[in-house]
Amino acid sequence: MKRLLLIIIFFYSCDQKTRYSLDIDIVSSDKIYTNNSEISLKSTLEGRTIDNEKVKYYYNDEEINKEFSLNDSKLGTNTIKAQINVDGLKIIGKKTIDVFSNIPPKLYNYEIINEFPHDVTSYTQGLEFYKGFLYESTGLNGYSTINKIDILNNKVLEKKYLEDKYFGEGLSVINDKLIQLTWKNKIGFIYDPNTLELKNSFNYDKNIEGWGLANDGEFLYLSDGSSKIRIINPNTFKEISFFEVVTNNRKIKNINELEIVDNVIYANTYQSNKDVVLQIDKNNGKVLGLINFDGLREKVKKHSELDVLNGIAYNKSRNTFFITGKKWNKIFEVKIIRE
Ligand SMILES: [Ca+2]
Repeated sequence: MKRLLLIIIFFYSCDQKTRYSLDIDIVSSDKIYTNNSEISLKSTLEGRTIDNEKVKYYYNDEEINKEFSLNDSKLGTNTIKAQINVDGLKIIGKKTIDVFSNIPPKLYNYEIINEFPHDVTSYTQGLEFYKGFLYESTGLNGYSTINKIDILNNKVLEKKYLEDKYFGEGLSVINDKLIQLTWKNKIGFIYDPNTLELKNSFNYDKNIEGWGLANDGEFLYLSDGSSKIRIINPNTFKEISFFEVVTNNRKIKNINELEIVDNVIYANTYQSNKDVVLQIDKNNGKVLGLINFDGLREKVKKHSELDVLNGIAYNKSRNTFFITGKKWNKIFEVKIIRE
């Protein structure tokens, strides 16, 4: 009986601790928070205003003043924490805040320079030039491939099929290694880019899907179908950090195929109604530009399995982009022009 009483007291005291609710209010003249916003913080305990001087505030676990500028905040979702001691108890409240870009994206259009044939059965997932050759990764179980293409002469030089259990995704060549992702298999393959001979494989270090892949010569950049782009160490394949892709008023989900030119990531999104490629600041996820590829899909052969624009490869020597889509019978060479 005594033991039962102790247990009851124990649960009662636990309940006492968790019953306090510390709620954070964000006060700002802005309705949408950006890197230009100034916020001030106050809190209520059990709905009652408390002495703000006794509250400690943290922004992503770093202590801040209750008057705070979002100038240096990372974009996307951040966490604000408030902490107060009441009767020897540490009470914590948490709130998330979404921070958006402080500039609207610039609008771009395109001009077709050339058209090249593309295998209409290719469910294109990754596209990238390396030493003048176009490398393409395709998806779907039983149909996934990796290809080395002499695009200007319309020749597939090498083609390898993946085992049926693998669904091929993004690809990129870094340190003379051709890396190919898979969708839900959580495995990546490493090939010799000259012969497409499979050299090695690696497992993802996070429970994520593999979508798009690109590199800036130093790191790999991986999309996983969310609004996040993950920066990956190309030797260990471990994640270093990530950022979220945001415009001046929303997060962009389903980030898919990637391409990096200078400090800008070019990315298309999956299942978007519009064929649009985003220009994203590689350092913070800010959407700098939107390239409207409206009309491009109208120029390819119509069939029941025709799908979205997916495939962006920059050709440095020609200073053009090569763009295709899933099961498109053409690859377009384009220039991007300001609207
Ligand atoms: Ca690419």
